[in-house]
Amino acid sequence: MKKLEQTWRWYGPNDPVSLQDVKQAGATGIVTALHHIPHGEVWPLEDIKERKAIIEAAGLTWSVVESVPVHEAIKTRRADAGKFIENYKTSLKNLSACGIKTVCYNFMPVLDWTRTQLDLEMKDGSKALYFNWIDLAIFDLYILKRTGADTDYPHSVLERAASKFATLNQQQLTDLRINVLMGIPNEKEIELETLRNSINEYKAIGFNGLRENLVYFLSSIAEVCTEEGIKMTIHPDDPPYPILGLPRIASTLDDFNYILRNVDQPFNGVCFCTGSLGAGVDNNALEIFNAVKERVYFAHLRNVTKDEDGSFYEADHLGGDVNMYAIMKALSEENALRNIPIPFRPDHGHQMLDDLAKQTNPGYSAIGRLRGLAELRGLEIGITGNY
Ligand code: DNO
Repeated sequence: MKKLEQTWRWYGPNDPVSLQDVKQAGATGIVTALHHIPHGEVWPLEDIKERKAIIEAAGLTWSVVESVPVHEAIKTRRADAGKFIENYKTSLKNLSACGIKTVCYNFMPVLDWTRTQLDLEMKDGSKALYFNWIDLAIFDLYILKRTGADTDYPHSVLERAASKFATLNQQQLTDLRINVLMGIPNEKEIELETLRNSINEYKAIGFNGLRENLVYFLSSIAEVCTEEGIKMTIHPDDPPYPILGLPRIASTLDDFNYILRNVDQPFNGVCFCTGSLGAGVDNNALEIFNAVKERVYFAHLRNVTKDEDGSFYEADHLGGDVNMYAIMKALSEENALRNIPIPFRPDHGHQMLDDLAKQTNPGYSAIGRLRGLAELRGLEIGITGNY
């Protein structure tokens, strides 16, 4: 029986976590992207080869690309979307020419993952990422000042946001703004003004329009993916709710059924992220996995603890609301049916031990992920008996 492939997200040569560190953590596969290429531009063959050579020189394999970002022009299907689709196809062909065949992407409007706090202190002194609805409402109402935002929150949230806002100083508001707008390391940050404009643009598109645009994107790249043997894996929305008035279309079981059925071809797959899905109060991660498992070509394993508002913090990998034992059992059973092992990575980790004193990428410090990977690989062996 095969094991899952153990991978690690690496942000590239200036990631404070080195490839040597990754090897010591025991991963064999690298998940990375050419973050220096602006969204929408072609990934040149030379740059891909160079990155691949660096990874291989360290004795590792470039297993998954996370992400080839989908340009906003495609998500909104602007008049120039076609040009960006062509660029995307060229990037996929270039990756395929280098033997890199699994691609993760998301279809979240404007912002990638969103958190309101990056250093929530746990009882053991480690620090976790946190999403709090009250803080998001403060951002929305008092920093972004979105028109109509007050109609999107329950009355109790509005009241608590107003009283908390009254206690915050300028620095705390600045931190909140930075946290919500924070993007992927080494990629362009989103400005408040861009966000405002996008919110208006997406208002006209709506939930159904965004779904249709995803189907348009997938249909447009289908032929290239099939010819090249590329597997596309959509990352769930994080958090799995509409936020700031933006539509979300990869949050629930129904969403994934829609996505997979509407472009029902093997290339169209899912990055199964237990943390993103687990943050949805009505989501059952195992049920979603079972519904889509044949199309799961990549997995992010992490955990969350939610409160009654639906706010959540990132818990230990084997703690929190997601039953990681049940997920690992289902994932390893599916893996046993595959010719190519499913890659997974320990997604995020607490900032802990020596990393507390270091400058780290939020969620991507070394030691917390090392702990997560160690626990997950042990869990897998314990379940499969495949020593
Ligand atoms: C955060 C990540 C996401 C993910 C993208 C995929 O830690 O899970 O940023 O990489 O959404 O496109």
